[in-house]
Amino acid sequence: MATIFTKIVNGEIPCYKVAEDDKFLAFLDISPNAKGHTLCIPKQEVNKIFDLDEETYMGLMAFSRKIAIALEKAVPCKRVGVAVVGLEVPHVHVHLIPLNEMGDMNF
Ligand code: DGP
Repeated sequence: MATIFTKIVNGEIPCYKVAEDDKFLAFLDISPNAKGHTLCIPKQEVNKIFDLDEETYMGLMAFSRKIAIALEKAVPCKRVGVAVVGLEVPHVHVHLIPLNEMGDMNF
C-alpha cells in the first residue's frame, strides 16, 4: 500500500508545496514544530534513508540543503535544524525545522 507521502507525490492528498523537481518534493509538515517546518522527500517510495541508492541519497541531501538555505532567508530564525526521524511515516523524509535559541522553536 502506498505511503501517505506517495499519495502526496501523486496529488491524491493535498499539501503546501515548497519546491519540487523531477525526483524530490519539499512541502510543509502538517503538524509543524515551528513555522516553516518543511519535509523533503524523494518521490521514489523507500522506507529507510540508508536503503536509498547512492545517487538518490546524495540528491536528497543536495535538494534538502537548497531548501534549508532558502528557509533560513524566508523564515526569521537563527538556523534550520535537520532531522531524519521516521517514527510515523515509512517513506524517507528530512525534517527542516527553523529554530531560534536552543530548544526554542520559532512560534
Ligand atoms: P516522522 O515519521 O516521525 O519523522 O514524522 C512524520 C511527519 O510527517 C510528522 O511531522 C507529520 C508529517 N505528516 C504526516 N502526515 C502528513 C500529511 O498527510 N501531510 C503533511 N503535510 N505532513 C504529514
